[in-house]
Amino acid sequence: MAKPLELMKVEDITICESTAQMITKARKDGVELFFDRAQSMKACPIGEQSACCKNCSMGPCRMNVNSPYDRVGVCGATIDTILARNFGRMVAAGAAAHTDHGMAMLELFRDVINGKVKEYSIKDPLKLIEIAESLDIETEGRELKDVAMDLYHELEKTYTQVEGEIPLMKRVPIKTLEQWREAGVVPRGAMREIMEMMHRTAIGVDQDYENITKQITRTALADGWGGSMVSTDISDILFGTPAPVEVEVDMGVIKEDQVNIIVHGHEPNLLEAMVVSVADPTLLAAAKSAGAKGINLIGMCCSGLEAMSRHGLPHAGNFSDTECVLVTGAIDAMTVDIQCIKQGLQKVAAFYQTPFITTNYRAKIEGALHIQLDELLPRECTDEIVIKAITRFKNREKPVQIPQVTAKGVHGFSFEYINYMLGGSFRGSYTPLNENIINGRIRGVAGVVGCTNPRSKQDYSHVELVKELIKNDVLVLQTGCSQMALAKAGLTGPGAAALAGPGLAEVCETVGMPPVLGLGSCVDNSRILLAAAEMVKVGGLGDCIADLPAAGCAPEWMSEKAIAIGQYFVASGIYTVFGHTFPMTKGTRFEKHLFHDLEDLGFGKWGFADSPKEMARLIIAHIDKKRAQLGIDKTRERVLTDMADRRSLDALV
Ligand code: NFS
Repeated sequence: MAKPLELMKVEDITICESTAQMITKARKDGVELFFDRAQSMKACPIGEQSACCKNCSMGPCRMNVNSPYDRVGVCGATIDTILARNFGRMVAAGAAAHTDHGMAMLELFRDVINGKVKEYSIKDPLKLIEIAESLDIETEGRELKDVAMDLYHELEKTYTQVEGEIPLMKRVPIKTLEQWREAGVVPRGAMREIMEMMHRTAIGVDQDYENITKQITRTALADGWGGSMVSTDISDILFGTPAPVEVEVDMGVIKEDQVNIIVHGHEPNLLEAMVVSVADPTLLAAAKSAGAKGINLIGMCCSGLEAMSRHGLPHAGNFSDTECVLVTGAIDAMTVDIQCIKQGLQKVAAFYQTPFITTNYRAKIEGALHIQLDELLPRECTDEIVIKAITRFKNREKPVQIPQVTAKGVHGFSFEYINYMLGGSFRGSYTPLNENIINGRIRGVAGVVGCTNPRSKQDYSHVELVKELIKNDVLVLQTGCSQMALAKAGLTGPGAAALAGPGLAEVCETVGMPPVLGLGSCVDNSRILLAAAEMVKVGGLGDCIADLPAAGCAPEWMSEKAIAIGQYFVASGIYTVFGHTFPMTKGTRFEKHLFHDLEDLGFGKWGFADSPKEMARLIIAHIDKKRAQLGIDKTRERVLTDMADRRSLDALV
């Protein structure tokens, strides 16, 4: 019999105190978590480097990762073709996830406008008008409903347009757009791009890695500047554009004396309907008569981040925490919709007798209870979930152990709010940001985003990287599970300015903002793109996104969605560093293409590093390179001398 694996030390698995406590408890309870499965499931060394092809049944063909040009596949495909095809399919899958989600939001918008859906309404008409005008839709003297319907039809093209540039290309800085036009990568509708990506990567079609990369770029752009951006815009119009709000996070937000309901997923409509259900007086009374002090609605993952930014709803943790919260024994219902929902949750939920409920026909899970969320009558679904949770609370049998750990932070920094925050209500503008970059107080901007992954110590790289960046005066914009890692570590409050370098700290103090700005879910990475476009528009930092002293990073990524995001960052002109693993065979021409050549072609480029220190070094070196190219490297030296002078003067007094 094989020797059982020696369990990894909890401190090597996570830096999150509550996760650590729950892993220990799960081990005592005999419950297997995904951390354990990651340990026992050794990654295939060939697959890890993306050096195998199973796109037809002549294989699967495995390349030699140590000597990748030694052999070709049965059809003759080279390692570069195989790598590019695999990468392209990851981007297609990631882009499909974001754009299918975006399209569902857009359909909901249409049905709200035409009166079919009555439970949701338009919460931000101003944003609706603003977007309509930016797309040359006539708004003067027209009914909001008519403008909205025109906007729906215009935005639908993001997904369905067969030929020509999608409407949101109007938001891309002109030089960046021209460069895309020249390279032939301006996206048509996402459906067309994803379809063509899948076609071209099938056996016997596109077998030129540079040509495949063009379609990879086009597909990714159809996501970032298309499907994802529409998703963010429509969610803001329907549910409200976020503004900063103080929020409590981490597993301490679970309350022993309340009915705890976790909502985990990605489409905000489920949580929005849950918010209404848990405030229903009849359901509250039922909870009270079951002996509960109230109903405690908690978000997780991306829709949790959106509800947190819009309603100040507590958030229990990121992707690596979803099984762990069940281990508390205090969750009376966990309800999910789409994306990043581990099948393993079902078993853990069953052990702790927590009703585990799927709500979206696109994502059913064996053994889970399915209650379809019907947008016409969403309360039918969400009320039933609340009732199930109350029943479970009444009959709680499992002992409850909740980690008493919480952190407070400020979240909800939309693109619009940053504009307002920096420029004030009368002259909302990114000018102060640019000025502070030019004068060197802020060295540059980094988007730190993406998942957590059980193959890398949870939250560690996110937190260490961000600390290093802000210490070096780099302003950090965040989304997704990364934002939650920093929130749990207490770095999303104004107090974090104490960890920032002198220049960034001064700006944060003056403006009253933290050095780490949480922008929301993964589709909200589009807010980062818009911030970058605005920085170009304001002027003084070059004339395309590739000129900006800016970078992106996903230190602990795991999802195909992250690869799609990385590629649209790169395609937009942003140097993007991924951590801990990358689907690439070293020493290949495709690797050189992604990690070097794309930059020479006017795009950004990919980077990779194992440790957060190294990620920070790469990002800072890139920012400094861009500052030097812009001729603003000298100003920073001056600011730093000033600060040093000031400090030495202080020391004299
Ligand atoms: Ni983004 Fe959100 Fe998290 Fe990764 Fe998954 S929850 S869409 S994919 S794991 S950041």
